Amino acid sequence: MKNLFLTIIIGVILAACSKSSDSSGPSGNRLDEIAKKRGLTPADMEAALKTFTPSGKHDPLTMFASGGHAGNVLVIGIPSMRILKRIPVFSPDSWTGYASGSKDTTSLMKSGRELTWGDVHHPALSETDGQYDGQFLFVNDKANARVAVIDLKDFVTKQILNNPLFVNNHGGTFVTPNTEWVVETSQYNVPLGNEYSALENFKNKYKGVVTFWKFDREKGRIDQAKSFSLELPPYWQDIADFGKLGSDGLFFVNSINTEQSTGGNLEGKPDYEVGVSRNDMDYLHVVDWKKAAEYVAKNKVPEKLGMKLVTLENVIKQGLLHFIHEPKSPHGVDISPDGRFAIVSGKLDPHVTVYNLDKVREAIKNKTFSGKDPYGVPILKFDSVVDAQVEVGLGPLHTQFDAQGNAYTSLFLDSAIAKWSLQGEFYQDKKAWKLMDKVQVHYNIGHLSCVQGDTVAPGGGHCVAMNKWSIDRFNKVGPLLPQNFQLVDISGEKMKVIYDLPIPGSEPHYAQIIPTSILKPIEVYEAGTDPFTMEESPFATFAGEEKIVRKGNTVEVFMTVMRSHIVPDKIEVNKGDLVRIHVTNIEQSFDATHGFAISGLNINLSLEPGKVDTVEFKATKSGTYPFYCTEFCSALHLEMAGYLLVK
Ligand code: K7E
Ligand code: CUA
Repeated sequence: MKNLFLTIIIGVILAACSKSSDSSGPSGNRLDEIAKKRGLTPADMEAALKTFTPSGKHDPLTMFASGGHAGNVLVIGIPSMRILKRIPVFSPDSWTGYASGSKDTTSLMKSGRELTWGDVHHPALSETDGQYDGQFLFVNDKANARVAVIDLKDFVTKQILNNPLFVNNHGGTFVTPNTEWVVETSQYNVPLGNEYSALENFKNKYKGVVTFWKFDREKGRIDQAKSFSLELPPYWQDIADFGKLGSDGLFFVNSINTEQSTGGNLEGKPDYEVGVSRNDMDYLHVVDWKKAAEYVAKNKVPEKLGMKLVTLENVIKQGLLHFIHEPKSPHGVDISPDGRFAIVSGKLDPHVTVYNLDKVREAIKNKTFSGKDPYGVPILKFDSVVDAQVEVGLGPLHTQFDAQGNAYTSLFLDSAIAKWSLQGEFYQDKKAWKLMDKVQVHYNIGHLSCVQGDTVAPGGGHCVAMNKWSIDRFNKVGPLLPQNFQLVDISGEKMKVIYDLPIPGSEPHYAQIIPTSILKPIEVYEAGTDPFTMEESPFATFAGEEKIVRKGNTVEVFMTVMRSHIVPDKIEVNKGDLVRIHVTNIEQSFDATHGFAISGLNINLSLEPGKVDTVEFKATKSGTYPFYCTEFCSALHLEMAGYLLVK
């Protein structure tokens, strides 16, 4: 019905455009005039109709996009491409009151390492039976080997874990089809615990590692005590993905430095870019994570730095790791919706290589090996497991899928998306392994994200090209340019770019798109809630209970905020006191958020209805410090203020 309506409207507009002044009626004429005035083509108008979302109407799709080295996650509505939220994870954010004076979020963000930024690459929605269930979102910090858990009940970061074994990751985060495990693999290898060892020792002292973090869905937290790691050879592991359906139980990760280059360009040795690109083939790692989890459950695996670690020797002995050659400087490995194929893109090879995962299982079982790597890892015979190599274009990186048996591969060097066909009963009698279409994007696409495009049930309809350069696409804003997310309509034979969204933040990496209806966020916190526990805070304060309690040099304030006053509105302390202010928003009205800022002290909290948060600081300098509500919450919002006096 909706589609029919859309077709009629487009028809009317197209007629108006082509016929200019006659017969299409007064409204047709007006639209025609507007289009002419704005220089819009019929294709532009069609794109507008496909993306324009009237005031008050919601987007049927929601995208969770990596915010790159801004250390956050962006939430974007599709098809309108309206930015809905920025979820801070590894970097402070004063709007949400994240690590900007709030005691708990500051220690969460720093979580063991005194860091105030991170590099988010791959968001992973929690899955049930291989489909997004809308409950949790995991992200990695490539810069510092951390993973974080965001609860989609309130879209708030709840947990950040430091990997104790390595200090830099890339193959993360990805989840098993039922989210028992969240994975993280090391990239620029270091000795365990990133201790010192000269680069000459790279081959034996430096380690690759894959960590399987155990996720406790009930608690909504990762349990480090139940997590484990496997040692891998030091080959600079890259992107990863989990098998699904028939290939469930397997985990795949690429590698890019099987040459084990260690740089030294100042000493006349080759640059890394040359050193790591000498081999025509690198190794696709195939890890049997189910077998590994069973092994760890049944055996006493020694801990290293507080993490169970199976040594490479044991990994090989237990048959947990196999290699397959992969061409050339590989980047993405993506598993098809039916779980039958792994698609690997080599940045320096115009083909995508299609590995048949049934054949991979067979080859492992029958020991169809072509040899071993220098560490003794068996290598599966390439020809025995590869079904096809499809020429798609230059610089292929990442692949996503639709429900009709098509794959969509981003082409960095071509600045394009290639659409090509898969093969199998799942996809009926389609012509297999055929390039079907290509569309230009602007420019230098990295990842692309299609609706549920990495699940067992892709939604189709749209993909988003996550372009790293925007060059001429937007108004000039100086030498640092926004990134460009382009919405691509994939519903027809030909792909079409229908919207450009500048991202005023850092580099886009991966994103996932979920039907909005699957998300079930709360509207307000229950009165007095600590967002970390989602239970009543011991510091919850209700109307009439406000107080200031002094114990020695510690002053504890139990404060409430509501439209339009802060109680208490006067706090007097002495220089040198430790001041702790627990603030409760005692309102329960949807969207009645208050802020709590103290001038001159680098403090701002966000207090959504029902929430409790705490600021803690030492009053090191005597003075007069106004505090006020930072959200324009009511007509008398400006009156929502008070004074902190440090004597
Ligand atoms: Cu940017 Cu997935 Cu980290 Cu490719 S990665 S582009
Ligand atoms: Cu509360 Cu402004």
